Amino acid sequence: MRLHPDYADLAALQESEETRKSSRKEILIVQPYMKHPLQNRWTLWFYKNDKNKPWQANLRLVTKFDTVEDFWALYNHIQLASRLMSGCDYAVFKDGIEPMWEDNRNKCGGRWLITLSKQQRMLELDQYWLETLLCLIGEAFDDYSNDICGAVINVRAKGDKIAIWTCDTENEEAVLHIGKTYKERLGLPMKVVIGYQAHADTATKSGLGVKNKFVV
Ligand code: MGP
Repeated sequence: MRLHPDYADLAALQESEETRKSSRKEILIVQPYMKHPLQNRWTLWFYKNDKNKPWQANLRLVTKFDTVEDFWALYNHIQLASRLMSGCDYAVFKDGIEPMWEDNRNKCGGRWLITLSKQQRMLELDQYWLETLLCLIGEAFDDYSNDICGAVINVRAKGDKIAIWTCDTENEEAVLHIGKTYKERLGLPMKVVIGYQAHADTATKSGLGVKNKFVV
C-alpha cells in the first residue's frame, strides 16, 4: 500500500523515534553504573580481646572492598573506633596480607606509630583513623605506596594507638617519605615527633619499651 506523502513522512518520523529509543536503551544497557575502583583491594579485620584465647584466635576477617563506594558503605555501617570497647582493634590491610607480624609481607617491616592521650579519643581518634584510611585507599604515598601493608587502630584504656605498617624497615627512603607524608596528612604540628619501630623489636620488647628506628 502506498501512503499519502504526509503520512509517509509521519511513518518515517515514528520509525526514527523508535530507532532512537531502542538505541538509547542499548546505550543504557552497555553503560551500566560503574563504581569507582580503588588501586588495591583491602580487607577489614576486627580484633576483640578474649584473654582465654590466643591472640590470633581473637582476630576476625570482616570483609573486603575495592571500590570507593564500598569503602564508604562499610565505613558508615560499622561502629566508630571511639565507640569500640577497650581492647578492640580495627585493621585494614591490602588483600592477602594478614595484620600480624608473622605475615611474610610484615616480618621485615615496621610501623609509624601515633600514640594518643586518653583525652584525644573524643577529639581526634576518629578523625585521625579516617584520614589514615583515606591515605591508604587513596595511595597517598606516591611511588612508595607499594611499601604500605595496612593500618591498625588499637582502642585501649591506657591510651589509643594508630599505626601504618610498611613492609621493609631497610627501605629508608620509603619509610621516611611515608612518615613525613603521614604526619602532614594528619595535620600534626612540626614539634610533634612520631616514631617508626621495627615489628621484630616490638615483638621482642622488654619492659624498656621499643626503640625508634626513625623519627619525623
Ligand atoms: P597490641 O595489641 O599490639 O598492643 O599487643 P597493646 O594491647 O597496647 O599492648 P602493648 O604490649 O603494646 O602495651 C598486645 C599483645 O598482643 C602483644 O604483646 C602480643 O602478645 C599480641 N600481639 C599483637 N600483635 C600485633 C601481634 C602479632 O602481630 N602477632 C602475634 N603473634 N601476637 C601479637
